[in-house]
Amino acid sequence: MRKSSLVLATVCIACMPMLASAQFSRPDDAVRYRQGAFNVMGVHFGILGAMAQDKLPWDGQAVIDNVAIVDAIHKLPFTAFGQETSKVKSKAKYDVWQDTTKFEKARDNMFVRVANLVQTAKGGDQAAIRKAIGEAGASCKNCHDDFRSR
Ligand code: ASC
Repeated sequence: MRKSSLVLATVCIACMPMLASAQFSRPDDAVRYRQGAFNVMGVHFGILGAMAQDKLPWDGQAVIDNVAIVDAIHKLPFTAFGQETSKVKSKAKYDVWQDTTKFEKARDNMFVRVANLVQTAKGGDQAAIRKAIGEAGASCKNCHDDFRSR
């Protein structure tokens, strides 16, 4: 390998952990990013919620597809709640930055519920998946109740 390729490879490997978490040049870019990610998550979680509540017919393949999207997206918004975004107008209550411990606990609870949904969905037991969707949805609502204004 030529020296220049080696340097490039080293730089790329060093950058890899950053690629999954976005970098923002301006606070309102971060706010739009997290709103977009939450919005996509809401659309796909909404389909799961509707199936769990029999507002949409149960569709095993749609469960798999939508759980995969929620799994891929659910951690992304939390890379975009930096302190510098607290002054940008959004629905985020100031408690996000004031009561960080509680916010992170609510976030981590959602991560656990989504991880459980991902595992449960692999098992294919419809009743268990319905329950896991309900629990994940409750973790969304719990955080919204405390940290999102209406
Ligand atoms: C959704 C969505 C939420 C949660 C929550 C569940 O589909 O957009 O915010 O589920 O309503 O209670």
